[in-house]
Amino acid sequence: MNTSQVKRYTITAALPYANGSKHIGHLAGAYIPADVYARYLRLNGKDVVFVCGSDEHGTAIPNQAIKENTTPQAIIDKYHTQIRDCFAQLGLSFDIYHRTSEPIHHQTSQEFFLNLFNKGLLEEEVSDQYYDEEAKAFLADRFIIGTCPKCANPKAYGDQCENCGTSLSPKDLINPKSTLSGNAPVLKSTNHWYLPLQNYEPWLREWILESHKNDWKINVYGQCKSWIDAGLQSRAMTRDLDWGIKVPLAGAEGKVLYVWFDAPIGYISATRALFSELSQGQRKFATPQSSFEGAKEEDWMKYWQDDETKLVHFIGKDNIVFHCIIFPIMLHASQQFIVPQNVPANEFMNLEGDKMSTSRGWSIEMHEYLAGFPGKADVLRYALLANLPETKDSEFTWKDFQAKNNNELVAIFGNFINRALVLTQKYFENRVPKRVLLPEDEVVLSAIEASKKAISDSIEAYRFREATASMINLARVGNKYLAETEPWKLAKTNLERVGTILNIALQIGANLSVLCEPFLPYTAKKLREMLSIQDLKWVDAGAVELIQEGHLLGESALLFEKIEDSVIENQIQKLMEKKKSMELENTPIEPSKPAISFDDFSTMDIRIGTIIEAESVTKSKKLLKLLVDTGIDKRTVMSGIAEHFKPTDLINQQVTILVNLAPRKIMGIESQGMILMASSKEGKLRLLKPHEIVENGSKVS
Ligand code: B3M
Ligand code: ZN
Repeated sequence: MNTSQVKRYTITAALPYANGSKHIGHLAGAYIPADVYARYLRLNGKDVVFVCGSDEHGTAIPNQAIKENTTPQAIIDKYHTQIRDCFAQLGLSFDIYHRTSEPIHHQTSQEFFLNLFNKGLLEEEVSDQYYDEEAKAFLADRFIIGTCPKCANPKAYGDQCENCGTSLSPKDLINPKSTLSGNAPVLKSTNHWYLPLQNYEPWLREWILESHKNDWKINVYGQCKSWIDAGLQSRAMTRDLDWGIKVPLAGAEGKVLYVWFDAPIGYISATRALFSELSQGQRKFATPQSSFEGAKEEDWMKYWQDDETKLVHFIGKDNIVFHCIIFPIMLHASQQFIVPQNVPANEFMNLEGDKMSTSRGWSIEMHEYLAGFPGKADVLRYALLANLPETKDSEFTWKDFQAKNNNELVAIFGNFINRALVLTQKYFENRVPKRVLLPEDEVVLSAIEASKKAISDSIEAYRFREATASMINLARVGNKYLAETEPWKLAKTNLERVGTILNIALQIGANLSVLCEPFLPYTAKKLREMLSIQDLKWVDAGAVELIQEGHLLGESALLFEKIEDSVIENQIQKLMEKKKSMELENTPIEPSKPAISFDDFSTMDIRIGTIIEAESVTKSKKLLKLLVDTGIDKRTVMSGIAEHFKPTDLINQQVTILVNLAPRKIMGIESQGMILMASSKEGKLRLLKPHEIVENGSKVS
């Protein structure tokens, strides 16, 4: 299919697992580029369906339920809602944000499976698989962890190592352990249905390695090539689990579809659901789009079955094999569906010099950003777009985020628009002034068409970072033009020339309101309100007279606000604290010491006493000198707790004391016993005292 044959577009963004919050690295990987692409095509009047939704199956969901001590259903409800709402606030313009737990998805996936089964394309096979005898469950995918054979990460999952990205199978793991019971698994035989990927190798070679050699990104193409060259194998499309979509075959009780079988079909079911809702006039989470008018339920088929539809999957690099090899094989084998035209997968975005990871606390989650920067979705979009990991991993830093906002959005884009509007208000009663063009003005005006072309070319080649740079560059041209012509000075001597300059600035501003929309949708809207112009289309852009002389402008306001150093420092500190607290959470409790006999224990004489005096010890940061009424006597105890307690806090506190510890001299003072303390993982000390006052000398046993 060449471009002229493209009648419509189906754009998908990876379905996030509804097992936790998603971070800005996910946004940079798939969602923001997908949204720019979809918005751009819609502005061009193209027929577009842009779908996404929550991936609610697989072992990741029940695993999280165990961690949060709740049910899988509660987990998907909680995170589906959170992710959907964050996406909406970030301006992601999905026509539908669906869920794979919806009945229509179960039905679509089962039909898909049955179609392959009935064509004889699935092979049933019996094999030995890991089984947890205590939990009485087979250990698929993320129910099993162990050491990664590639990078030695001790917490690699049975399907993938999140540290090095290698795709694994449970038997690859060294020292495998069940996540359900923590026990080592045994092997037990079970039957499953396999898709023989190797049968499609000739087709894949032709389709990817030949046909898409020049239009797929090098990183994507390279990964596909190495998979194909390494030799494809049969892959199980079913699992022994109780959470998921039931395998629609007799005798398959207790078996569900593999999550990577059903999840990509989620794109199809989301499209089905969209058209079902549209045809019934109850569209949810959809963007206004004229091509949907009068939509019929069966229209979803056009977006998945018609050769003139261009299907594009936006994903992060860890999902390449599923979207370029396995799902396309499923689509091709079904003989019912089209295959993707492109899969412009991104690499990863790191954070402040380290890999982003929710579980290690080294991440900025979407909801955290939105809470910290309300109304600033476009700032994040811009900072991510300007730094997308398109060809290699990139890096987000808070300082760079601040610089992108202050030095580019505020100082270039915002400043330019503000000057143009304020001066027009001041000298021309807020109406677009008349112009008499000089040759240098023509040069500036020619930047509009050139920018439009550059942005279009880059977006169509999936180079969103470059497209963003071309967009901000047009604002830079306008800003520079005003800085050089200085209309605020000229006003005293040549108001007519000022009129021309502002007219040109306003033309650039109006063009920017369309050209920035794919990247900065909220800004585009605000800018159009300030210019008092209607929604424009991409074809309108490029015009050197987009708003007419005499047009009355709206009220001006600041497009962007400066972000102060203190706000950024605060975010950096928050990140450090989150990492620290996750480290603590991930540190295991110290294991127990070897067993002792009761007799050993009973040699210790532990009593309750009261501290009656406490003072610091000169030349020691750590020691306090305490006088304790033990009930037996009043004695001095030297205790290394000065960094945890002030002497005054201790007076009259009851404490637990080991009274028969042999006396020893500490800093020249004899210490007679030891105060017992509880020390937590982070090393904080707390007194051990009875829950109500008891008499001194009471025994602890
Ligand atoms: N849920 C994995 C991920 O979130 C998976 C993507 C599914 S796309 C069909 O990275
Ligand atoms: Zn690894």
